[in-house]
Amino acid sequence: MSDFASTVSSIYSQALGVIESVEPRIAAATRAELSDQRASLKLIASENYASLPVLMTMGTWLSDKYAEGTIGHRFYAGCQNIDTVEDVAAEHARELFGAEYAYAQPHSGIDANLVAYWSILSHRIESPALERLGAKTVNDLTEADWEALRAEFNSQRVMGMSLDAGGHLTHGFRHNISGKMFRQRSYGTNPGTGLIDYDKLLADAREFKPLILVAGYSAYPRRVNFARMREIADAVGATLFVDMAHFAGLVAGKVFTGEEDPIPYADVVATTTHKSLRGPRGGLVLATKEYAASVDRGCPMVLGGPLGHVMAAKAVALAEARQPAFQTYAQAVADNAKTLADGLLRRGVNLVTGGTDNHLVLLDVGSFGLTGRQAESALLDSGIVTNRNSVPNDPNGAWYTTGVRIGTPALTTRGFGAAEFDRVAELITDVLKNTTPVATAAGAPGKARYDLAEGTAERTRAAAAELLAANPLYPGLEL
Ligand code: DSN
Repeated sequence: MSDFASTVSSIYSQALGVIESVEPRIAAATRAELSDQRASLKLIASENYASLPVLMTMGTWLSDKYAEGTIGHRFYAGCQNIDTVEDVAAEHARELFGAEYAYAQPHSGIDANLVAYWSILSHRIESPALERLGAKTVNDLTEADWEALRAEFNSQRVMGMSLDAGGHLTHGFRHNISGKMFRQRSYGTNPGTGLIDYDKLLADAREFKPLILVAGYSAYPRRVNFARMREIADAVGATLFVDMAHFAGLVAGKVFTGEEDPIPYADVVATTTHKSLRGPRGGLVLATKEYAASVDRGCPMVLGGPLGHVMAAKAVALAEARQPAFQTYAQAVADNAKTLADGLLRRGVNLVTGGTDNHLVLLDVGSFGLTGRQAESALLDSGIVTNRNSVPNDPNGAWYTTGVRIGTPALTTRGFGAAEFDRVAELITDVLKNTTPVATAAGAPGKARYDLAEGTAERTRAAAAELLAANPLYPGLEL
């Protein structure tokens, strides 16, 4: 065991011992989570494994400080160390992504998107209204002015990718605040190719005239041309907001460059830090100088006090992502996704868009007679962790679905390469071929229950265990 692994093992063992003496169930769940993560093929496209330095950075007293406000301009005294932490995180983010401005406070992707939306409303609607009315702040408005401004906020339009085409809830879906605070129209993908149809999107945008055009996705297995998105936004006077939560690691790792890199084209970009970027659970907003001041109003506009310990861990993760090794990792994530897609296609599995050129693959399991939920459960029984996902125009709706989304960021972190991912494709296909739907008691096609042929789960778990043992998670960490 290396000195580092042995020191970390000792630190975590002792820390868990202390936690155990206060609340044993939490120590037990923490140990169990490590065992579970070590023992399964983690293919959830939005998950990863943060490094031990990132994880350790989160366990400190930086958590204990209130620091609402911005660097050097807080609502509490004594924030000098949180100022340093936030400043270092923002500096790494600006340098890594080549962004004019970075805001490290958001606690999650949804929070980051809310900061983005409110910063755009503030810049595009509130500031011009105040200027028009000769007011410096909303406090200077009459009740009638304020009422009119609120109505103006509520009548704005947003256009984002539809959920079943791969967009995210926060891109205007009606069960999310974004679909309630804005009038929204979504864009889908071409029914034949499954790809974004930029010409149709332009025509729709000309008709709908959104204030905000959202680009980005959670389950679209292809790259986006942000130069085209910029042209469309400009043609209708929209602000271009890119949600790169899923593919931030591929941008950071220079896999997405030129027109596939959103930073030079977007006004505001939001991301999570824990997916392909491989940092702590949290969010980040990048913006042009023009939008910086309104982004800075995120806390307390829509965010609670910043989490000093998590911003510190973001700084560590972003420093890691600036190392050359991260570019090698990001390229491997994309190469492995291609290997996985090719392996599935070769074995007869249908993929939405016929493949991938990012970090994720979307299986259409309808040809196996399965719903996404049945496939997800059968795979889980077999030690393969995925999530069910809608496919375009999904006949089974958003709960049962017809798709399964799988991604390569986590297992690539463990060291899986082409041979391992081809084997994963073989295991997934074997499970799907050996799963049959079970009809309901009334004889209708069942959407949840299924039968897994005898021996399939055991056979797959044994094969997965071999792959996992050869690519250990946190090697040398013994608790
Ligand atoms: N939970 C994230 C994902 O899985 O894509 C998005 O919210």
